[in-house]
Amino acid sequence: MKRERVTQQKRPGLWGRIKRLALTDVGALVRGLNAADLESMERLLLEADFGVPATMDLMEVLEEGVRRGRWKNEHDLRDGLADRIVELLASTGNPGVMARAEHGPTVLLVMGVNGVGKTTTVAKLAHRLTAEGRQVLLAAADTWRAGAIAQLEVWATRLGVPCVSGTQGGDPAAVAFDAVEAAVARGADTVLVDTAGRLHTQEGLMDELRKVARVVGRRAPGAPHEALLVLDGTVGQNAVQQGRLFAEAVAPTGLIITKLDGTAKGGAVVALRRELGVPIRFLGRGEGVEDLEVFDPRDFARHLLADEG
Ligand SMILES: Nc1nc2c(ncn2[C@@H]2O[C@H](COP(=O)(O)OP(=O)(O)OP(=O)(O)O)[C@@H](O)[C@H]2O)c(=O)[nH]1
Ligand SMILES: [Mg+2]
Repeated sequence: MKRERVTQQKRPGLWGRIKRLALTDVGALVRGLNAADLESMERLLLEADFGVPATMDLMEVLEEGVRRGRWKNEHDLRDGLADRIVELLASTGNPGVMARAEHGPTVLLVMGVNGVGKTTTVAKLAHRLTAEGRQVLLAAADTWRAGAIAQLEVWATRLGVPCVSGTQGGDPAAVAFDAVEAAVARGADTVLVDTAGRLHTQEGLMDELRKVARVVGRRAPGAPHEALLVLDGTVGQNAVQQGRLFAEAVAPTGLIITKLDGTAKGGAVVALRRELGVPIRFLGRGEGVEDLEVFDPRDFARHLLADEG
């Protein structure tokens, strides 16, 4: 038992596993990696949820680095992989700075499948934006799931921000519209719209999201100013599929990837950035309002290639 516990604590991270694979014999790198090494490396990246395209990309970089003799030791290899991961994850501008309306309230629409952490993320964003001095108002536009309205209202009370909600089974677009009206009336500058993650059908959900986006756009020019797609970082390639689906309904302007605390296989973040072509703005790292980090590609790559994980 004792032994098991020790193994658990010291579970090697991605880098630990790569190192064990390719660099037990440091000379292997100088001679060039053989086919079996490359195959194992590829498998490690796929297991870490990088997905096929990002894995291929990293393998090419790796082979080239070794072939050209640029990567001679494990530090070169680690730095080289980290640099490429940073390139794959990077986007222009500060990911933590979101669009703002020139006039009237800024509307931030939060969407994603059920259970990914939308409502929690709305609370985290409200907390963050309030701390930045913004006057935030929440819109409980998940009228589908029993308890969803109450859940958001509890957060609103805890955070001390107003919340506009309709009735369960009501029209979510109407709730979002009313929330924008309320923001104008009360002088709130930011409306955070929480939405449903599941409806009777998937098409129903997509139609509803389109309608919410259209209706807020009628009340506030340019709204929604951000459409933030929340994805669960632990579900790997499924998150990529979800992302594509939502992108067909309302084009996301940013991704928020949740549940990256614990033992998430972080490669999915690289796959999502690459496959969806949308900047990653924040990471969710826990259930509390403080557990939202502005996405930092360099920092993320460093974590991804940590010795343990
Ligand atoms: N560990 C961890 N848990 C999270 C994170 N974000 C949300 N959760 C948890 O995930 C569960 C679902 O979160 P919700 O915010 O209710 O998810 P949702 O997307 O609004 O779900 P629906 O309203 O059913 O569509 C809750 O138990 C949250 O506490 C995160 O970053 N890390
Ligand atoms: Mg919710």
